[in-house]
Amino acid sequence: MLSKWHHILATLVALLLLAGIGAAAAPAGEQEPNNTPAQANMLYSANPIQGNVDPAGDVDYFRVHGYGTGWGVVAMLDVSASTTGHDGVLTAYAPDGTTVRAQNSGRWQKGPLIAWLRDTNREDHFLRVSEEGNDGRITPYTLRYYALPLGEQPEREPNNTFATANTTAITMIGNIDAANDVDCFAFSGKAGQKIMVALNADPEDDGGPADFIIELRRQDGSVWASADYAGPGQDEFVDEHALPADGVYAYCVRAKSGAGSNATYLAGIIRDGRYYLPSMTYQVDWTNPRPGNWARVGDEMRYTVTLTHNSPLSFPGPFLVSVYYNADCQSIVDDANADLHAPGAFRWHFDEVTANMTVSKNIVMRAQSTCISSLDLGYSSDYYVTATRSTGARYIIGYGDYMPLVMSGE
Ligand SMILES: [Ca+2]
Ligand SMILES: [Ca+2]
Ligand SMILES: [Ca+2]
Ligand SMILES: [Ca+2]
Repeated sequence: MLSKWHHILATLVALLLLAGIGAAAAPAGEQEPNNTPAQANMLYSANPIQGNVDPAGDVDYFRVHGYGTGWGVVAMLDVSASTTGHDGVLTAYAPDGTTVRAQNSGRWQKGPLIAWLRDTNREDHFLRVSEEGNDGRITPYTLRYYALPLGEQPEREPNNTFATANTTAITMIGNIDAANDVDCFAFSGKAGQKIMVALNADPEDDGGPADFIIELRRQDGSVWASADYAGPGQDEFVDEHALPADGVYAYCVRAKSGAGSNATYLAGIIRDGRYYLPSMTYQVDWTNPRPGNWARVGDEMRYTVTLTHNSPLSFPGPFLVSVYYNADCQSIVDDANADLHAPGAFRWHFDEVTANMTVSKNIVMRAQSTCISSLDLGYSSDYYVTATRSTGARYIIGYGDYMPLVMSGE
C-alpha cells in the first residue's frame, strides 16, 4: 500500500513539475470580451497568453492570484511580433480593479515591463494590456507573468567582480552608491536551465534616480547579455538564456547615471519560470532493520542522515538541518548533539552554508509502539526564506515475533 501510494504521489509531483516547466510552449489565447475586471481572463504564473489589441481602443484584462506580502510579480508584455504597432501599455491594478499599482509603457527589449512588484495581500488582482493613446492596434502581443516569492536579502560589499560576487538569494536589495560601484550576484546553474534577470529600479516606489544596467555573466565572468533599454527609475530585463553547461554564472548591476545613496534596486533571476534555490539532496539510511525490514517495540533504530549542498557557492545562515520523527512511534536515544528540539523534530544549526557542504549525522531512536511511519529530513534557510521536509526512511514497528501491521503485497 505504502509503496503504491508513494509511486502515485511521485508521479503526480512529476506531472506538476512538467506542467510548470512545459508551459513555455504555445501560449494560450485571450478570450474576448475581457474589457473590464469583471470579464478578466484568468492568467497563471509561467503560462504566457497571446492576444490582440484589436480594434483600436480594445483593452484586455487578466486576473492573477495574490500570494500575499513577501511575494512579487514580474510581467512582460512582448509586442515585438506585432505587425500593426508596438506602443503597448502594461498596467497592474489592485484587487479593486481601479487602483493602479504600477504602469509601464516603456521598453525592455520587446515591450513594457513590470519587475518585482510587491504583492500587498492574497486577493486576486489584475493586469491590463492596452495601446498607448488607445488609438492603434497591437496584433499580436504575448503577455508573460510570474508570481514569485521575493525573499529579498541585502547585498554585501565588496561584490564588484565575478570573483567577489555575493551568492544570490531569490532576490537581492542593493545600492549603486558611486559611479564605479558594480554589484555582482552569483548562482549555480545546470545545463539547459533557462535564466531571466529582472531589475526593479525603484523598490521604495518613491521615484528612482538611477539608470541601471544589468548584465548576465558567463562562467568565465565575461558579459553574456546586457540590458539598458529604459531610462532612470525604469525596470530592466534580460530575456531567457539557456545555460550551456553546469557551473557558476552571475548577474551584475551598475548605473549609467544617477548613482548615490538612494540609487537602490531589487534584482533577481527567474529560473525555468520559478525562483532560484540552491540544490540540496537528502539521504536517510536506516542501518539496522531486522530481516524483513522492520523493528520490534523496544529496539534501537540506528540511522545515518545526510544532507548535501550541491553548489560551489556558499551562502549565509542561519541554516537548520532538521530530523522529523513521529513521537507516537519513536523516542530519541542519541540526537548527535542536535542544537534545537521542537515537538517531533530536532535540528543542527549552521551560521553559514559552505561550498558543497555535507552534513552527516548518526542518530539513534527507540521503537516506542507499533507503527508505520517515516523518519524525515529537511532544512530551513532564512536566506532563501524556505523550509523543506523530504520523506526519509519508512519503517514498520511491530512486537513479538511477527509484524502485525504488514500488509500483503507490501
Ligand atoms: Ca483583445
Ligand atoms: Ca479586450
Ligand atoms: Ca552596491
Ligand atoms: Ca559593489
